[in-house]
Amino acid sequence: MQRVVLHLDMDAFYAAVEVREDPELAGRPLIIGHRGRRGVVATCSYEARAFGVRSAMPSLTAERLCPDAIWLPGRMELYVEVSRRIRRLLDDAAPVVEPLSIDEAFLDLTGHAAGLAEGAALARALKDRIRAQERLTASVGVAPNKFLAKLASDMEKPDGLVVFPIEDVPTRLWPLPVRRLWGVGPKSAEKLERGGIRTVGDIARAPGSALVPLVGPALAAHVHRLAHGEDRRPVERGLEAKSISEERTYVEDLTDRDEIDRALLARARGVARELRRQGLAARTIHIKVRTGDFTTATRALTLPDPTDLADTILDAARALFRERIDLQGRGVRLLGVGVSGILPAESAPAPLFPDAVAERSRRLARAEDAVSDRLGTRALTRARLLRRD
Ligand code: DCP
Ligand code: MG
Repeated sequence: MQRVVLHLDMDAFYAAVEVREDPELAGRPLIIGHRGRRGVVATCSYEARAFGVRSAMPSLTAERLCPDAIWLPGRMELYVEVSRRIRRLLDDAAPVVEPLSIDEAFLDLTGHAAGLAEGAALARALKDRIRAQERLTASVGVAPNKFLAKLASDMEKPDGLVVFPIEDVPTRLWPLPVRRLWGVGPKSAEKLERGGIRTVGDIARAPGSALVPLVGPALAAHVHRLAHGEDRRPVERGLEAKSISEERTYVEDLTDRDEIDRALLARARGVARELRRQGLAARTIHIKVRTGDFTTATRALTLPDPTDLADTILDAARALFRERIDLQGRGVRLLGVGVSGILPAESAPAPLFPDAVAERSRRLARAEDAVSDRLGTRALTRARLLRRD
């Protein structure tokens, strides 16, 4: 049976939601983010993109490129709610939906649509439903697999609908640079380019033996398959129902701010380690706080992207504790950190801020995992977690 995979990604998601809420904003350059030296752009309207403004750009650069833009700080809770409603439309359209981020998902239409043409008709209907119900536009790709469907959805943004049959691989995939291949990061791209391999077509035409010395046998085989438009990854149901958490009850209530902070760090590390052990990443971070008088509070926030890093989980847990918990002088009897909105880590999109700090945390986390696997979880810890006595 011919596989039919659909990838859908909302257009300028946060900005589009804001425009819908305030029609005065329509047609104007709109930036979601905080202005100033420390701010970054979360996203912007296509009108702002015409000035060169992009996601993850420092706000100062964006202000220079587009001085007349309107800035809004963003309302995560609203975007999460819209995302959930769109998710329900997706669930109605296909038996298997794999969410990738707040505004993106794969749908498996195999068996539902006989071929790509029927898949395109379903995609059109889905876009119409999203427009009618949410007054928002989505871009959609329809292809025989995930890799081509995701490429296709990006080709005619905004409001795009692109069908990418395998026959189009030589004309539409081969001219693209090698880093467009899933799994080829900046480092592998550089290694390939040093070997004279610049485009996907160069990979497709190269004999396997030419790629192996550049990137090793595993990546060589992987990119060779992708360059021919082959990708067998199944569309997998999200793991939303799943959650991972860790909590501790204390004999004596914690009252010291620093002690509480260290407890958050220890729990965040445990949760992150478990995520990595299972090859998962999570988008929603929870904390649970029970005070000495047995009142329990839980708070949660959703990140734009899934993570499996203790530092990211800790930042969110700290923010929740600081901004959404009022101890009113009581001590902490129980403290927990948990995650939900779980996805397979490999399906997580490339990091939004592929900066040196995140990359270092990731390398450190892998090294920590390797040591703990061999010597037990107590072998390596953070200096802050060592007892003082
Ligand atoms: N986002 C963010 N920070 C980033 C990138 C994205 O906060 N560096 C948030 C804002 C986006 C949303 O995630 O609206 C979805 O991300 P996309 O990459 O899909 O970007 P958009 O939907 O905004 O635009 P596009 O039309 O290119 O998909
Ligand atoms: Mg989007």
